[in-house]
Amino acid sequence: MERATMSNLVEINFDGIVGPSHNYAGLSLGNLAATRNAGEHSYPRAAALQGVAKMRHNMAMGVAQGFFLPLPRPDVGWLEALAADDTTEPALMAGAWSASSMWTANAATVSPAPDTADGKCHLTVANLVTMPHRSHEWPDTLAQLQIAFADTAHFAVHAPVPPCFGDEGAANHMRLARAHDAPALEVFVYGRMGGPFPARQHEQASRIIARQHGLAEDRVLFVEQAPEAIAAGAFHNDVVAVTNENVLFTHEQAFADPAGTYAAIEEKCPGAQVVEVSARAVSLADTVSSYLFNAQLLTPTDGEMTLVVPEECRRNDAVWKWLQDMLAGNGPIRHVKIVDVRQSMANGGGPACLRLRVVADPAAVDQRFMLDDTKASAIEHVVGQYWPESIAPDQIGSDRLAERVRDARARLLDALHLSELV
Ligand code: SUG
Repeated sequence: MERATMSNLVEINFDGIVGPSHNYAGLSLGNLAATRNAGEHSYPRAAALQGVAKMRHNMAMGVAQGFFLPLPRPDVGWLEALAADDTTEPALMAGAWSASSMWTANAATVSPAPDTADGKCHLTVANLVTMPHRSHEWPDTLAQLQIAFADTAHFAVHAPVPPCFGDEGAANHMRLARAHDAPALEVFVYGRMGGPFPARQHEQASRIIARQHGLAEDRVLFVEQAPEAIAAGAFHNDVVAVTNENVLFTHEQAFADPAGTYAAIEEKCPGAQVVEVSARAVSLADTVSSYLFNAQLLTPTDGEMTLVVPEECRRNDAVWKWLQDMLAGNGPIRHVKIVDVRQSMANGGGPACLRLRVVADPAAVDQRFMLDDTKASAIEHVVGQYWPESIAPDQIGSDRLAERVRDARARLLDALHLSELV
């Protein structure tokens, strides 16, 4: 079998552009920020511009940056399938309008070429079956993945795992390797039912993906997420842990068996470093409200590992102190940078939720999905002109706003030469 050339493999971060229907409907049980902000006015234009600013910030560090487009909303086909009309409960209407595809960490699980049996980068689109408003994302997400990663010499794009097993994509998946282009240990984190909130990632979904991607058994780990983390509002593992290269940055209470997890990591990925934050220093409650671990842990071109955290970390005394102490020590994470993604944060989506990491040769990707300065300006221009400035809860379902949302998205597709995505 022909193996893709591995010489130009880098980590590309694909951010979801925040869609024009971004709103706060409180649809995600167990996501404390989303529930708390239910019924607030949203600011789609500011939200999308914050997202582009984050992408620009990362590009300035020399990180390869891509993007995915907002999905068609409202999803009329979904409402029809539910036999819903104006009298149907508002949560279903809001579900058809949700801009939740912005959180591309939930778009797919990605196993890059160095990890897989056939030397291709495998992507499985996430079924997102646990939350109704997210369960209808995958067909349109799959359509984008099939275009962006159409080059079958380099990529294999898979349909979702069967819906009986909930799968939330890369938010519950981590890679550990000495470098992005080296074979990695892939760590899949799943939850068990029984707590106050849904466990969204089913163990079997993770196992299906590992088999489907052709991962070697000795380079895979299946780890249970701590039930107390889910109960505290960590509805995805990426709220309590993140990896980059050979570093795992994690809260002490992220995993059901932390010591066993670290030992298994050390055995399967010798040299891996665990940077653990104790519950004494930062409680799970502070972790969830600040999104300390929902950071982008990146290696910029200057080589020093950098943690890109949301503004909310600076406003939390315990978290901010921990970060200062960390920088004063000589651990592997050498810099902390702050981004403002408050509109997304208010729905429980931090910097890491907004991006899907794909290790690949950027030249193998459909170039229309790769960001540069000119395209960032084009996106800002369309957003500035056509994205609604604000959406009040009672506007959800209105024909007038629906028209505006469709028009705004169509203009963005046009500007990016991706009108085939209608
Ligand atoms: O699935 N919020 C998203 C946030 C996803 C964050 N992603 C990661 N952690 N990777 C969710 O809970 C809120 C939408 C609303 O309530 O209107 C929402 O879907």
